[in-house]
Amino acid sequence: MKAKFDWKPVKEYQEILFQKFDSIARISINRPHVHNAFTPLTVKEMIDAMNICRDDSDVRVIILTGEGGNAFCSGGDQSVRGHGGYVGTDTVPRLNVLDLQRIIRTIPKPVIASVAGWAIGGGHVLHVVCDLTIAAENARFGQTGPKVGSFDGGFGASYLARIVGQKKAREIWYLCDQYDAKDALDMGLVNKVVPLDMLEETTVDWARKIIAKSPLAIRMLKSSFNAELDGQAGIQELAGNATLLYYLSDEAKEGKNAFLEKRAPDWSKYPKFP
Ligand code: S0N
Repeated sequence: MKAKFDWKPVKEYQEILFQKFDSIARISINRPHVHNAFTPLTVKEMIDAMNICRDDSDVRVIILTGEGGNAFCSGGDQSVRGHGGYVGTDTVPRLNVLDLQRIIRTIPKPVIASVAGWAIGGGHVLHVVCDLTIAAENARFGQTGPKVGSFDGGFGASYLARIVGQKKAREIWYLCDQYDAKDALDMGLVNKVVPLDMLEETTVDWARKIIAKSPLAIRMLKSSFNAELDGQAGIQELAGNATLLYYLSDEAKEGKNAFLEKRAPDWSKYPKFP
């Protein structure tokens, strides 16, 4: 499918595309011959691109998607699944998609999954951990773990259950059925369904609506939504943002300045709120 926006490449990779346009980053799995199944290298490249997005202050929203129009992602590439994990060229078995899930969850910018076609297995979990999901009418969702000898008991189970409810999440995992875009919308698994030829435009439109909002407010909201569910790690994320805001205050700067000037800090001039 031809892109509708003038996406510019940020960095060349082997198994993903990483592009940018108007403060929106686009990370797209580029393995359409296997419905965008991921290998350890795909995941490594996505993590690298995510880290670049984190440090690039011009990137405000990240779109996660897959090339070809027939699949977002079909999960781990079963042809490289070995004894103890997915095996890359270094012959080490790993499940590094868990690292990617945590980055999507904690990166202080919204990540929008733009789903055309299959979002299956570990590919389904990837859209689940994104902040928002826009689905094309041809999208199909589901887990396959118990059918192919695996399961994701992390975000793939517990966060899924927070989204669709315990009964539905158990149904999704125990039966391994597939759900169309309307089913997904009905169960709150996706935010919006659009015709396939409107997917890119709608995703960019949602990204632009977010970009028009206060960046710090959006950042605080993302960590606030995570905090309740993510235990001490969630509190750490929210507290890190509180510290960031505190660093910006004159009161915090007085503490640092007093230390450097070898004097006692004077807290008297800073406002105290009820
Ligand atoms: C997506 C499906 C339903 C599409 O069916 P369809 O349209 O009939 O197409 P196919 O002919 O089946 O596929 C086209 C070509 O693509 C290859 N292919 C598709 N998916 C994969 C894949 N995952 N790995 C490797 N190849 C794949 C097909 O083989 C075919 O190739 P050719 O043309 O050469 O025959 C259907 O394709 C399907 O069911 N795919 C498999 C889905 C699946 O089971 N995925 C793996 C699920 N597990 C994970 O993702 C594990 C990773 C994970 O996230 C995880 C995380 C934390 C803890 C645990 C786990 C874990 O689950 O282990």
